[in-house]
Amino acid sequence: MSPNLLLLLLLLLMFFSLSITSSLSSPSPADSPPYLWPLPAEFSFGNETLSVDPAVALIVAGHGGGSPIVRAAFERYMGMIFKHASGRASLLARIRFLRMVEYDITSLKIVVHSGSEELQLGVDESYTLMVSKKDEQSIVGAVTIEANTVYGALRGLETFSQLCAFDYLTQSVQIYKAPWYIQDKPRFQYRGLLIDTSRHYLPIDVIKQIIESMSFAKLNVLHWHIVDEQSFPLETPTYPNLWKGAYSRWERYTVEDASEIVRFAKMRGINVMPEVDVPGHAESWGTGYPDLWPSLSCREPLDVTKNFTFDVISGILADMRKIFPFELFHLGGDEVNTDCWKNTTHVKEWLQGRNFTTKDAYKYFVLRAQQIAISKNWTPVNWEETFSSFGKYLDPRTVVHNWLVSDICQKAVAKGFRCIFSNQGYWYLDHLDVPWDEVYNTEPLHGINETSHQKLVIGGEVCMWGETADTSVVLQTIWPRAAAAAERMWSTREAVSKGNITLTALPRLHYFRCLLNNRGVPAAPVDNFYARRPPS
Ligand code: CP6
Repeated sequence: MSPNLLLLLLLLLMFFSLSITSSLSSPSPADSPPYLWPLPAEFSFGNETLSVDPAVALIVAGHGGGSPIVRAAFERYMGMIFKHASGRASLLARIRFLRMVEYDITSLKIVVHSGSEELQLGVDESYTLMVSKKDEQSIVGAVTIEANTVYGALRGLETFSQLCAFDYLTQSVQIYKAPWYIQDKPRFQYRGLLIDTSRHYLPIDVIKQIIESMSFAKLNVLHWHIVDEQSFPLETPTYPNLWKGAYSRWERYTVEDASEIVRFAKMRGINVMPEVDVPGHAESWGTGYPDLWPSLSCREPLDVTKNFTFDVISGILADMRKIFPFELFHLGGDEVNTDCWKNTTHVKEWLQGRNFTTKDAYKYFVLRAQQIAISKNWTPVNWEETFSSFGKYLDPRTVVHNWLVSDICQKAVAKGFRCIFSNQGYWYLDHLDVPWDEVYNTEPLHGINETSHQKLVIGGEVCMWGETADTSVVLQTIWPRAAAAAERMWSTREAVSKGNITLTALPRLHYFRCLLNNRGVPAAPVDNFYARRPPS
């Protein structure tokens, strides 16, 4: 072998070992791939490093540019980007003549075309983000975010913030690999996270922290499973005794608390979908109104025979309509065990009088509750058992929520229903033994091939059930695995399906988890304890 060939081999070996170490050791934003999570639909980048002025100016344009939602988000993100001592609040940043550095990026322009702040399912969340040293078209704004709605602008600001990295050497915020051109939009319109405040009460500040963290991963629906058999923490003025079913006087949400959570979520482009799970999972209602129980030895499902039961549901929904503007309302309908209905004398007689089986009564209950929700201008969502038990009777507007059977969305959309994917084997975050890559590789459209059917899968949801997780561990149980599902639901199917995810996703997930930690979110390590793949 000639010495030259040997040298070449040696160089090649060095090159490969270097590229392997750089992808496995702690990620740096100066390396490729781009450390963005979730990955944008389309992007291109260059090789320049640009510094960002801590006093970067906001320039707004378009009907919605000046929205308080945009301005508040700009301030929030500047706080996240410039939090070091030399940052935005420092004297050096604010007094221009004291400065010794010139920055490459001194202004951020946000163009929002629509002035509407309506936040509903299917709201336009697309945006384009351009980062260059000098904007060719105009003198102002080296960074431009352009969106149709304020919510698109929020997504663009998140992406912008992920491009910014604090460099300890120069004590300044840098954007690597500029110029950037990003054109982005979500793959699914519904990208949810369930929280459960019945099994354990979650303080308002913790719910807000969860909402804030959702916006970092571009999740957009908080499914609030407020009440269940264990506790009824929400104030409902029409039936003021219901929240006697709370764990204590202190573990409650007033109407004002709930409204504040909805307002906080809207500022981050997140809808809140409340759930009132009927007729099962409702034992706690009877603490305040024992008549809702069929008997003392049969406390759920709720008493199907009484008009009072439906008056209470109607009252709860009327009260909640004033709090929750989102068009979807979750009526549960899961895990209904009707055995004790049969063993309760007056219910048994009622069933016989109507010639009903218990399944007929379950159907009667769910359909009557649906009509109450519809009369209040809501679109009902129900867990999948309602579809598998009496699907053809469900209101055609019903959104079927999967959890149990892996092909239920396939069946529901074939019947024309919309569907939300939440398979318990993969997207139940309380299942600690599911590693991040299994969450990531779970595809909501698996087995659904017709375009018209695919369109009816409005998205998916990861579920943080509360039996085994309370305030002390809820955020580290949600993160980082919820982020894996978030990218599956936001990014293109091609981007999340091709290549070796250990190389295409894992380094970015490590980086995103650090970003969460830097922003005060106690996300667990990607491959330690939570979400770890056990050694085979
Ligand atoms: N509570 C309610 C739950 C669950 C469901 N509904 C649940 C069931 C099984 C698992 C996890 C959660 N705790 N109201 C089912 C939708 Cl494994």
